[in-house]
This record gives sequence, C-alpha cells and structure tokens, in this order.
Amino acid sequence: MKLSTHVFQKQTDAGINILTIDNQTASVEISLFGGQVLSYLPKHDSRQRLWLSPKAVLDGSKAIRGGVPICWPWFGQAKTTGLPAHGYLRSQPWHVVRIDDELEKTTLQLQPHDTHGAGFDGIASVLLEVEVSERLSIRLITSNQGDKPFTYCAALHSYFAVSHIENVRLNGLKGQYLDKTQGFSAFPTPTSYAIEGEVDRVHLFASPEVELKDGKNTTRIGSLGHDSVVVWNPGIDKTKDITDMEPMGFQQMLCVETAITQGKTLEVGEEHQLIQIIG
Ligand code: TA6
Repeated sequence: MKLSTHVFQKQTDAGINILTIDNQTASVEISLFGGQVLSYLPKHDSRQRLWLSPKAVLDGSKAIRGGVPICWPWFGQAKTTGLPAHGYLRSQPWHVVRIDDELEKTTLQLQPHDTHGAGFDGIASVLLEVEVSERLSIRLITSNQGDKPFTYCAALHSYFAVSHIENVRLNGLKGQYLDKTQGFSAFPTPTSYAIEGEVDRVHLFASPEVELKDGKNTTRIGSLGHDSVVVWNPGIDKTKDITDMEPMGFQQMLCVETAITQGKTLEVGEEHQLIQIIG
C-alpha cells in the first residue's frame, strides 16, 4: 500500500506491518510492531548500517532482535519481577500519525497504541520521529500529560552491522563506565576500544558522537538528550542463551545505544527528546 511518494506499507507473512521509505538518500524499513527501525541503507555507499538477526521473530509475539528497539519507560530489567526487560513499547503495535515527504527528506511520526502499562504510573505521550535524509535521525519524544512529575528511562537500542567484531574499534567514549558483567563496577574507558568477549557497559559520559570503526568503514553515531551510551555485545557464551540469535551471530553486530539510564524527571507539561543520528 502506498502511503506517500516514498513511503509504502506491506504486511509480512507472519502478520506484522512494515513501512518502507525509499527516497533519493536511502532505503529504510520500520516495523509498526514495536515502532522499530529495522534497516538503514544509505544510497551513497549502499552499506547497511543496522543488523537484524536472521532468527528475529517477526510475528508480533516478542520484541524484534535487531534494528533500533525502543526501550521505554525503563532500561534493562524492570524493578518489578515479571515485567518485560526494556519496558513495553517495543512489543506493542504503533501507528503512523504524520508523513512529510520530499525528494531528499522523508519524515515519519509514529505513536504507540498505549503508553500506559504495569510498572509505570506516569501519564505520558510518546512520539517517534524518523527522518530519512543524508543521515538517519531517530527522535523519541516523551511528554508529561499528567498532573504530577514522573521519572523514566529509555534507550534507542541500536544494533549496528559489522564485518567481524574483531575488526571493530570505538572512538569518542571517555570517562567511567559501569560494567554489567562485573556487578556494575566502575572502570575507566579504554583508550583503544576493542570488543573482546561479552561487553555490557553503561558509559556515564554522554558522548555527543561515537565513531564505530570497522576496517575501512566508519559509522558515526550522534546522540542528544541522553545521559549515557551503552555498548553491548553478548559474546559467544551469552549468545548460546539468546534463542533469536545464531550461535556465532555476535560476530556480526554491536549495540551502541543512546540512552537515559540514570533517570529523567519530567515536570507536568514538560517534554524531552532522546535522539540518535546515524551517518
Ligand atoms: O543494552 C544492553 C542490554 O541491557 C544487555 O544487558 C542485554 O540484556 C541486551 O540489553 C538485550 O536485551 P534484550 O531484552 O533485548 O534481550
């Protein structure tokens, strides 16, 4: 179904709706299940920036492994047992609320069907704005529609495609990180940042730009409105427990996430934007 000159919608065999944006600058796919960008292919170099697991479940029964999952209104494990990790927006239907479509810039606004959910008592509106132009901008806009302040966490949990994890170096991170694999103990960011084994780190310095170097290729990851950058690769052992990843799938991906992990409090009527820009 054609929604505008460069925006099309199709339903997968498994039943979820996928939007395709194909303009002069790039091709992008977004799942309306989860409001999740799944792929980003700039036309100037035809290099896919995002990784999608070949075993990703695309039937709406669980969050999709890959692309840019939307973590909201918490990050990581919920405070209350039995609630989904990374919140509940990435596993519910979203819908298109606006399309602005030009030859070199297409902007979509998506909203989740419901921002209420167990584990969060705020009254919030959430908007995801995806802009496809010379770069891909993803903007998660949260506003407090209630009569009292609320505090939330969030992340644009982006999975980047890499040739082989051993070829990857990260530039632009600095200061302390909390290492989830070592009880969230604090360590200094390495000057030469390679990925060896399981890496699960919350970098507390809000780097405005991280460069993901992969051999001759560089992906630039800009961030705004965040309080941390999370770097994650499950490594060979953890991947064995991830049913929607192939056993060696960890070698082709790296998560660099623009995140609010320390909590953002919104006063009544206040709005906050969490933004990741991929180039
Ligand atoms: O962002 C890193 C992380 O919190 C890891 O600890 C790991 O759990 C990853 O997210 C993936 O989480 P998921 O719930 O999508 O399997």
